[in-house]
Amino acid sequence: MKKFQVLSTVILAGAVMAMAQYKEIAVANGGSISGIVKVKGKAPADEMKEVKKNPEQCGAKMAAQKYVVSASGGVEYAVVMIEKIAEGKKATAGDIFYSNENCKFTPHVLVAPVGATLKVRNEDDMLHNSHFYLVETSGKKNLINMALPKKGQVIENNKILRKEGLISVECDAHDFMQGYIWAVQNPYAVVTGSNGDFKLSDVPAGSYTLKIWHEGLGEKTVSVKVEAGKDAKVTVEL
Ligand SMILES: [Cu+2]
Repeated sequence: MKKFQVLSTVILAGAVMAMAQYKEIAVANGGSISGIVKVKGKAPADEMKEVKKNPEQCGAKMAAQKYVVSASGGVEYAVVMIEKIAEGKKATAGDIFYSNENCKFTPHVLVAPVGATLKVRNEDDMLHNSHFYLVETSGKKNLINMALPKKGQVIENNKILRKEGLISVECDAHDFMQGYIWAVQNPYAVVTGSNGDFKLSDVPAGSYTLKIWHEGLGEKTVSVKVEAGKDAKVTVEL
């Protein structure tokens, strides 16, 4: 009896996990969600960080890229994602590339699928670290620290993108270097462009929760209804 109970609990846990997983389907006559992420009120000025190490290559100061806001208030480097979508288009497979380039993590904010291999490359002729932390409500949790002393060096890792969530990338050699990676379970996640613009396409018709995240302006969720063959317009203020 006890054995059966344990077994059935395992089966039940497995079933719950399977239910929570994203299912890839062919999306016929889907809709899209497009719009702009804007700053509410006056845009904060970007932070300028002092360069203590390698200023001859990096310059005396580096922009943090924390607040990259267009003249019309559009916020670049925000992430827009559909939360808990059960099924939809196929996620693109393949390795994800991430660079240490000109004393910056490039791209500054990246969206990457859970399960992908991350290929981290140093494009600079100096030592960089890529120190990955999982950002949790209780604080930052160390994932891995990669030392990349040589230009052209690549380290690949298939464990960093193991679970859904926000990853902070920092360089121990240069405290002004900061990047973010969102590991996501479904392909409906995108980083906003220079005007704060975004588009999510081939979304099955339905009602969804859209989550918007930005490193300095915080996060917000909005409800959005997608109709077949139509574009749902969303403007979000952070
Ligand atoms: Cu560095």
